[in-house]
Amino acid sequence: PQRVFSGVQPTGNLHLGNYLGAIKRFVELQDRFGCIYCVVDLHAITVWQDPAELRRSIREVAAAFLAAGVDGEKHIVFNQSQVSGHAELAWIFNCVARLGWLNRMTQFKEKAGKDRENASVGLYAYPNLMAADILLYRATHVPVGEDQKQHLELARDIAQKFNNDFAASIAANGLDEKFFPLPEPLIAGPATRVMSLRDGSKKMSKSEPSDASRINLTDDADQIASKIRKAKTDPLPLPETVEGLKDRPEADNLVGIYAALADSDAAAVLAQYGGAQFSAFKQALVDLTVDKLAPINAEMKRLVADPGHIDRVLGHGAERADAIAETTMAAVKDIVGLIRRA
Ligand code: AQP
Repeated sequence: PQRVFSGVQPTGNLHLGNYLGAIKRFVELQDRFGCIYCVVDLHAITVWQDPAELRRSIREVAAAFLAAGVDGEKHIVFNQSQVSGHAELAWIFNCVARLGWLNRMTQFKEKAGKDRENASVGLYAYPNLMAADILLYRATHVPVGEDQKQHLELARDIAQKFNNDFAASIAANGLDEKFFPLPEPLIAGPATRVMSLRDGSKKMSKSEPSDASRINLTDDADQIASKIRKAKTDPLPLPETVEGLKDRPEADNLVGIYAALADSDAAAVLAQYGGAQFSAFKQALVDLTVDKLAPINAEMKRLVADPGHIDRVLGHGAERADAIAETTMAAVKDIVGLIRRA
C-alpha cells in the first residue's frame, strides 16, 4: 500500500518556506494517500532547545498542520517522541548506515559550521533518524522541500542495504524481499526552495537571525506587507517569460511564491504581471499572501490557546502511529535476530 510520511521540526519561526515546501503539500496529498504527519521533536533536540520553548513549539507545529487543513482524524498527526519505535529503529539504522555516507551530508556541514568537533552526535546521525521515521511506517512517498533531497536518498540507501544485508533472514521469516520500500521524495511545484527575502541566494530558514528574511506563519497582515515591500529585488521590471527569470534570483523567488500561493505556475503569473514594476507586483503579492495566510494564522492562534486539545490530538495520533510502528519493529527484531519479550 502507498503511504505518505513527513515531518517538521519544532524549532520555532515556522515560515512560508515550511508552508509552501511542506505543510501545504501535506494537505493536498490527503485525498490520494493515507498520511502520517509528525512533529519531529527528537530531531529538534539535535541542537539545544529551551525545554519550555520546545513544548510551545511542538504544539505550534501541530497547530499549523491542523490550521492549514491536515485532518487529524482521517490521517495521523503526532509528535515523534511519543512513539519509541523512532529511536529504536534509528539505532538499528546507525548500525546499517556507513560513516562514509553520513560524511557526505551537506546539511550537517552547514549546520555544524566551523566548530564541527563541538556538534552533537545526534546532529551527525540525524539522517539515520529521518530514515527511521519514514521506514518505521514503511512509507512510500515523502513530501519535502528541495533541501531534504539528499537525506531522502540516504533513506533509500539504508532501506536497500537493510533489505540486502538481511535478505536471507527476511525470506526465512516469510516476509517480502523488499521489506522496506525505497521511499520516493515528492518535491514538486513552484516553491520547493523558497529563498530569503533579503538574499536570493540563501534559503528562507527558521534559524536566520534577520526576521525580515522570512514570513512567519505567525506574522500579521502589517508585518507581511512590510516584509514583502522591503524584499530585495533588482531594478528591472518583471520579465515576460520564465526564461527571463534566469540569473534574477529575487524575481524568481517572488514569482515562485506567488505561483505557489495561487496554485498556479510561473508562466501564468508572468502572463499576468510580465512587464510590471516590482512595486505593483509586490502589492499583489502582499494581498495574496495575507489572503492565504490570515485564516491559517487565526486558526493557529485559536488552537494554541487550548494546549489540552492539541495534546489530546497528538496523543490520539501517537496511539495509532504506535500500532503501525510496533508491527514494523517486531518484524525488524525478528529479522535482525533480537529476541522479543515473550
Ligand atoms: N526555504 C524552504 N523552501 C521550501 N521548503 C522548505 N523547507 C524548509 N525550508 C524550506 C521544508 O520544510 C520542511 C520542514 O523543515 P524542517 O523543520 O525539518 O527544518 P529545515 O529543513 O532545517 O528548515 P529550516 O526552516 O530552514 O530550519 P533551519 O533554519 O533550522 O535550517 C521540510 O520538508 C523542508 O524541506
